[in-house]
Amino acid sequence: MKRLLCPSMMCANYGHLAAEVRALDDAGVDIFHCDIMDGSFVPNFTMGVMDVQTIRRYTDKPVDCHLMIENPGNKVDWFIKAGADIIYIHPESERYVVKTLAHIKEMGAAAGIAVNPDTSVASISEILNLCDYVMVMTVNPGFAGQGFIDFTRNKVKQLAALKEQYGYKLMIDGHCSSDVIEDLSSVGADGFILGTSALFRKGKSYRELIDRLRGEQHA
Ligand code: S6P
Ligand code: MG
Repeated sequence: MKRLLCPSMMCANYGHLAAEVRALDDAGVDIFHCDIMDGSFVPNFTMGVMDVQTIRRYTDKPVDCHLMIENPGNKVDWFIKAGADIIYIHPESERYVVKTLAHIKEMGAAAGIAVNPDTSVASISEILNLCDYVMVMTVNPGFAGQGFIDFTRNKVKQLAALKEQYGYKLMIDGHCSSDVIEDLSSVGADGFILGTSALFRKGKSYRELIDRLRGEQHA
């Protein structure tokens, strides 16, 4: 099956955001990934509602929002109204995870969870049936350019074994280099968030890089 390749837009050149979106769209990416941080759940600030609106304006492809914010339940509407098609919440940040996942779907978006390195599969087992996407964090959330945390591979394997039963797509966020993508594809991951490890600041065209990551050499 075609792997889902998702540029992490916090790594894009914000001096030319519209051109970046168009170039990535032309290169064949699948989902635009927007990292939303609040300086509390994670120690950083990055994108916001206006960035999501801008990206939405320049592509017809799906846009996701990865909400790294405390109590996301009363804020998911902002991002869906800004044009997001998929919303990821962190179960660690939300008291009413079931209610918020249901609300995301009622609003017409797909619902996902992002799972921190220290969050176990057992602790999210009750909510897997509500997820369209499950995204394993293979770094601590908050920053691009970090090293891959090796023990998260085991969780990817556990969640891959459950994905047919529950019907979610299994995504990976954090240090998705070409080697990590090949390895985790082989154990059942469906899609990858592409930051500095595989796509941005490489001195090569997005088209060439995306073709290589798909395993098709660009003619
Ligand atoms: C980090 C965030 C991610 C990063 C992405 C960066 O908290 O959720 O989406 O932007 O992982 O990728 P890389 O290749 O620089 O680690
Ligand atoms: Mg992310």
